[in-house]
Amino acid sequence: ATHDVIIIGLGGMGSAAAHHLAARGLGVLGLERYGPAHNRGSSHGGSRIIRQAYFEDPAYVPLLLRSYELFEKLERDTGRRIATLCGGTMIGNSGSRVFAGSLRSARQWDLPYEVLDAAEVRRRFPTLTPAEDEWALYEQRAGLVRPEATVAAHIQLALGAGADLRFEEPAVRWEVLEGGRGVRVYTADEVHTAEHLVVCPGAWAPELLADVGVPFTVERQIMYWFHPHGGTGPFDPERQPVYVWEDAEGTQIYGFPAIEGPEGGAKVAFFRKGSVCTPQTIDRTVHDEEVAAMAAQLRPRIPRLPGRLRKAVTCMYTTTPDEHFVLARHPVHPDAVTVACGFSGHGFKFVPVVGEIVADLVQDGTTGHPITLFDPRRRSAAPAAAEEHA
Ligand code: PYC
Repeated sequence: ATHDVIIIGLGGMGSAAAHHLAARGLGVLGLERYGPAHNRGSSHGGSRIIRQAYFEDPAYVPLLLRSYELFEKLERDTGRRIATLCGGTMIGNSGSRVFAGSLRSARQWDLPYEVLDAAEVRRRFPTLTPAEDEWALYEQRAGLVRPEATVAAHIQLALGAGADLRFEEPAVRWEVLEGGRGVRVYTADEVHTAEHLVVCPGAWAPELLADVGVPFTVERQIMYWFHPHGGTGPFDPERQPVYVWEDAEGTQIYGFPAIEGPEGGAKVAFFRKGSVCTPQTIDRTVHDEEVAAMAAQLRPRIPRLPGRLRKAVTCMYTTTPDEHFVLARHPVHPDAVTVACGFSGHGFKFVPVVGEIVADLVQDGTTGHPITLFDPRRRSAAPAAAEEHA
């Protein structure tokens, strides 16, 4: 049988696309190489930051506002607990990308925020000890979303709307049919056809989307959970906001309250300090010197946190040259293929709105959401050599 749409990859983005497409009445076949809400890609680890005063670029803000609405709807429609809006602090010196960029977005979009000096941060959030020249943009509506629950919720809704979702069934190759309309997707044992293909490959983008024209870099990242000195009490979500914290050298860490109860840990990670890998070569072992580097970064800033390491887990970012997403009809196969990839370590908070945008692109070839920043043909996403000669 031929399908309306085949989706390759049912992680964060693919599962959201499956839900939105199936809810619009399209016949969806989804292919995922692992199980539902698995931990081998980029949509695991218990928590992801969600925030609106977006330091990366103010152009993301309207998408975030819609994402918040859709996360709320997802919770209502499935009864699952997905978001905890515990507040968020974006910390750095006055010229840092994290602080100054967040302020710029908040002002431009008239978002609610407070600017806190170092003394006020220490008073309001005693676990955080910024230096005298550091500032925080505090956003009350920031917080966290749970990635596995989000993926499970989208899968649940997609199945409820009639999608055929196949797990442990990797797509090995795809091709567009003669004439540019329709696709063929090969798994180990079968060949599937559809009018349209959606590729949400996560870290498999370099192999499944080689001709999209963007040089993706897949990076190994580490998430650490520490059980704080003196217990988790001060790190409870009622007291502890999420944070992104940039130091004077531009190194960023980000972290969360302790959401796993008194015996759990509080999660923290470097934001983009990974080494290049592939899904096949990634070293899943976390080494002592890596734990020591994180503890050293934490000691002056969150001195109670590097207590006992509870666990450390790897994941992957798939990064574009300018760290903006790729979300568009495929530049070489615009009639038959839509791509959602290159989320560059900051995509999860957009999962529901990406699902909606993918469904728009499949149905209409266009969307009312602002996505020009994510065009794969933009100059700043071009391979370095091509850009030099352009
Ligand atoms: O988008 O806030 C974020 C984030 C922090 C670390 C990775 N992503």
